Amino acid sequence: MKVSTHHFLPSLLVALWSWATVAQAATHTFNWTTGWGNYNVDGNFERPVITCNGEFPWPDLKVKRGDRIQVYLTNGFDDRNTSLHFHGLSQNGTNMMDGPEMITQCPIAPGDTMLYNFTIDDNDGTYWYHSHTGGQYQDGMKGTLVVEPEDSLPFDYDEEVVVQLAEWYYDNVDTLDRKFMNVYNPTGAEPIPQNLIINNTRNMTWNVEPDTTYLLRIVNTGGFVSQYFWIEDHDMTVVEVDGVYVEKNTTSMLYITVAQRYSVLIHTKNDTSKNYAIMQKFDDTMLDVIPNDLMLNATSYMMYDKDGEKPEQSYVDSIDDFLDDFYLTPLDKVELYEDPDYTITVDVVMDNLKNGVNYAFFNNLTFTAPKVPTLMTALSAGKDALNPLVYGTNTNAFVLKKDEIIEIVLNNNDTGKHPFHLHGHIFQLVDRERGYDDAIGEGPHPFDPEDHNPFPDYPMMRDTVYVNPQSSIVLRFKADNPGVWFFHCHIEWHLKQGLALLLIEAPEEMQNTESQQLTDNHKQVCENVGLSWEGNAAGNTNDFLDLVGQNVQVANIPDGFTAKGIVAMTFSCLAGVLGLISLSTYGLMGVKKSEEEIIRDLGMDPDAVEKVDVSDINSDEDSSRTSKNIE
Ligand code: CU1
Ligand code: CU1
Ligand code: CU1
Ligand code: CU1
Repeated sequence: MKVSTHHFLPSLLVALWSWATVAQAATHTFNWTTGWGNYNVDGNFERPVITCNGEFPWPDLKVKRGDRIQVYLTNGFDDRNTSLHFHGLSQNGTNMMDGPEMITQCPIAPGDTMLYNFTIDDNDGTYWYHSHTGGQYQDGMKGTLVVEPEDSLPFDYDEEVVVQLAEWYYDNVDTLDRKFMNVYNPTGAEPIPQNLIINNTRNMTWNVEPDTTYLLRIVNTGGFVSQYFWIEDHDMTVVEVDGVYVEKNTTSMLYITVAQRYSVLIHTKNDTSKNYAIMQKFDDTMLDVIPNDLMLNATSYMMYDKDGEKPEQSYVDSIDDFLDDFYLTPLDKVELYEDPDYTITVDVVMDNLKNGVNYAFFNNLTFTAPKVPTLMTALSAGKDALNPLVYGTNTNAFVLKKDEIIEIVLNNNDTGKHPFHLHGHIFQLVDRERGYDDAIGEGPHPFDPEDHNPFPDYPMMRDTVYVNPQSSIVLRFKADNPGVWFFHCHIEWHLKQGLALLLIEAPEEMQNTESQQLTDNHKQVCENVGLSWEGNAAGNTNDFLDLVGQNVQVANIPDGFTAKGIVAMTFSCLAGVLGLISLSTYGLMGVKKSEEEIIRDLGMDPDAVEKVDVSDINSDEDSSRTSKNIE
C-alpha cells in the first residue's frame, strides 16, 4: 500500500474520541507519484501502464462523508504533464481542486507536486478518480472511491464489493492518439479495444456465500465503450446511481456507459451446487469496425462452490431488456425543477476541419483550450468575469447566475451514442428521446418543445448520462455551486476531438470567497509549467476584452467541400464500397500518391503527417461478425 495515514488514523481517532457523540471527520493523506511499469493486465499481453508509486493498479479508496482527502500528486513522468480529477464530487467552495487541466488548474509539470486538498461534505456513494490529462486514465491512472454516508445506508446488505469495469487496449494512448487524430482517419473512427476487463483483470473469480446479500458498487472506468453487465440467473436491485440513492428497481441487465456507477443488491441462492457466469458485453454499436478476433463478451465466475466447475458464458436472447435509467426515481424525490431561467441549446456534430482531421463540435465550435486556466481567468477578470468573451471565443463558455435553474438541451446530430458528464453537479434527466436511425431515413431529430416525452415528476439525477443517436436529451440543474465546471463527452476520444463546453457559475461570488482563492501551490504549478495564473483566455491581463493571440480551432474546409471534408470525400468512394477497411487497403491498392496529393492540396506537408500503419487497422472480412458471442 502507499505511504498513507489512511489505515491507522481512523482507528486512532475512534480511540481518542470514542466518548464523543459527534462523529469525528478523518483526514486521509496520500503521497502519489506517477510513473511507468510493465504489467500484464488481461493475462494475454504485457504493456506499459501508468503506475502509482511504482505499483499497479492504483488504490481503491474508501472514506466517510465529511472526511478530508489530501493527495500530494507528484508528476514522475519525464516527458508529459499530469492532473487528477475526483469524478462526481461537487467540490463546493473548492473548485480549484476539481482537476481538469486548463479549466481549474495548470497542468502539473514533470517533477512538480500539486496538493489536492478538500473535504467531501456534499457527497456519498460510489465515485472514482482519474487523470484529466490526455487520456492518461486509459493507460491506467485511475481508481475507485467509495464515500460512506455519515449515517447508515438506506438499504440492508451483508457484504460490499467494488466492481471496476473498463475496456483495455494493447497500445498506449500516445500511439492510438497519433492514428486517431490523423488525416488518414478522416471519419474519426475510434481505436478498437482488445478486451473488456474487470477489476484490472480478465475472467475474475468471485467466491460467494449462500443466502447472503451483496452490495456491488459497479463503476465503468473505461474511456470509450458502454458495457452490458449481467449475472446468470441472478437479478440485481439498483439502489444507487452516480452517488444518488434511488428507489429500488430490479433488473436482469445493466447498461453502463463510461464514468457511470450503479450500486446493486444481489441476494445469493441457498443452493451451492452450481456456479454462475458474470457477463460483460461491448455495446458493439459504438464500434466502427468489429475485428474478427474481438471477443464481444467477457466472462467472470461467481463461485458458490470454489472447487466446482467454472461456468460457461451465459447467453441472452436480447440485450434490449436492460434497465433504462430514465425511469429511476431518486430516493429523496427532488421535484422537477421549475421552468429554466436560462436554456443552453447545443448541437453535436462530428466533421473535418481543413487539416483533414475529424473533430467534434458543439454549435460549430470544437473546444480549444485557453492559454490561462478558465478558473484563473474568472478570478482575475474583475467585473469582466461576467462577460463570456474573456474566456475565449473557442471554448463554448457560458456564464451562469447564482441559483438560477439552468437547462441544457443537447441535440445529437451524430449517429453515435455519447455519455455526457457535468463536473460539480448532478443534473435532472428531464428528457431523453429514442434513437433515430439513418438507415431507414429518419435523420437527426432535435428536441421539440411542443412534442416530447412527458417530463417526470421526480426525474432521475446523476452526473453522467447518454444521449441516443441523432436524438436529444434535456438536463436541468440549479446553479448553486460557484465554480468553473466542464461539461463534456466522457469518451476520451471525443473529448480530444473537442466535444466540451464551459460553465462559469457565479464568478463574482467566487472572487469574494476566501476558500476559492488560488493557493501558492496552484500558482507555483502554473509557473513551473510556464503558464500565467491570471489574464483572459489569450493571457492578456491589461484588457480582458482583447483576445488577440488566443488559441483558436483549425480553419474550416473551403467552401464547396463542407459536407465531409476533402479527404473524407475522396476516401469515401472506397469507403462506401468496402467500409472503413478501405483505409487500410488504400495503401495496398497503389493509390498512396493521390492521398499525398490531397494532403498537399490542403496546404500540408505529407511527410509531416503521421502515417497509419495499415497492419494495425483491424480488418474485417467476416460479415457475420455482428452476431458473434451472442445467441
Ligand atoms: Cu467529473
Ligand atoms: Cu470523469
Ligand atoms: Cu462522445
Ligand atoms: Cu471531466
